[in-house]
Amino acid sequence: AELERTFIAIKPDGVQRGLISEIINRFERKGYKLVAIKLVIPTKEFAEKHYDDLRGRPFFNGLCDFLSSGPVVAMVWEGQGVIKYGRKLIGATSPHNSEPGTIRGDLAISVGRNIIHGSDGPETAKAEISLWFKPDDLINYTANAEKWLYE
Ligand code: DAT
Ligand code: MG
Repeated sequence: AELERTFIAIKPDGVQRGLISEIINRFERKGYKLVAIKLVIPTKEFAEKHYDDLRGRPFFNGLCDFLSSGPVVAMVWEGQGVIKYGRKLIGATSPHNSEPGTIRGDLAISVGRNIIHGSDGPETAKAEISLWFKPDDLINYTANAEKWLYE
């Protein structure tokens, strides 16, 4: 198995709504491996860094206020194809368009309260992982199930 990794965050609405275990469960049962996790309240400045590419959009300020409004579960998940398929598990940005069966499709209604973040490509995954975690926070281990998940 390869070492592809993505950054996934449960936003303050997902935490406050009691959806932490529900969301983790979906990544875990798929077969992905958790390699880092922490609960953190990001500062507004940190949120602005995280969403830097959206600077200038009309919703940017509200988005950063929201992300810094409470605890966020920040995670790194590892597995074959986890960046792209993680986005699939999450569903479309607006829950109006997210298919049933996806996290946002099943669990959210508004685009500004869509409960979860996931990196959208290899470059952003790399950048977001290093923004949120120190290298030492990423745990290298072999999951016992790997030999049953990968040929
Ligand atoms: P995603 O989170 O699916 O990667 P994005 O990177 O385009 O979507 O935007 C980041 C977040 O910003 C998104 O999860 C919710 C918020 N957002 C995006 N478009 C929005 C809009 N039109 N109105 C309000 N919030 C929006
Ligand atoms: Mg995005």
